[in-house]
Amino acid sequence: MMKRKLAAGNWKMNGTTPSLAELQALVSVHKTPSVDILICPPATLIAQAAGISADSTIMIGAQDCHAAASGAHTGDISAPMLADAGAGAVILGHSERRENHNETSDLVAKKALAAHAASLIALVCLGETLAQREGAQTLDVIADQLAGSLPDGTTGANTVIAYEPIWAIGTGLTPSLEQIGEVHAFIRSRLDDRFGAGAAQDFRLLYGGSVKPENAAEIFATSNVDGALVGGASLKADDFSPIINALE
Ligand code: G2H
Repeated sequence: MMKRKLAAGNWKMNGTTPSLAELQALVSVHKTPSVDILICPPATLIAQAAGISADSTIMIGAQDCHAAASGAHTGDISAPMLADAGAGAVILGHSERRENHNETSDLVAKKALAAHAASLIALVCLGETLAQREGAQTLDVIADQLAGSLPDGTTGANTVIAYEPIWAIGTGLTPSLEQIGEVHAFIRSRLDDRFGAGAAQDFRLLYGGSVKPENAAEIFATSNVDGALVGGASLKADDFSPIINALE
């Protein structure tokens, strides 16, 4: 499988209609990118964002979905609804969901299954807390989350994995390149164990956590890093564009 690198932006709970000018700027600048670009705005902007990016190669994604396709789930949005609005991917199991909404890996796997059924790429996030890192539990935590969060039917075509150490999210702190490389190599080896060596190579492994124009190039040069999931620095095209360029 041809594996293109991926620059993914997670706007989190930021943005109203005027913010779409940032997406328009990206569409104007990155007309024929050699990497994939994904922007995940708040759900309220997905349909408008999909309209803006319709004639470009930029994909629009969501930040969460319900595990069911429809039903009595007030306030929730299903994977088929996201696809209908123009999304092509959905972030699942972000640490802000795992921590603030008590999402377990089992639930993340159910959501990923729903995403796959709706032909959405599931962008599944994994990461350890600072206490777990300091307690030398990082690889055990990642192994558990990885094993529990990927449903049957997972492939490198329908799933992207993002390693996001929780202590590096929005803090300005980043792990050393050695730490990133160690975890990414570990994830690849676990994918290898479960799916086979050839299939494991098909998965794109993103790093996320305080990625910015200044550190993007060195992170992207790290072995087994196939792109980034970017929060704060994806909100402005002037910040996200250099990150995309560093990946190309
Ligand atoms: C990690 C990341 C995007 P930031 O959550 O998912 O956010 O780049 O702001 O650390």
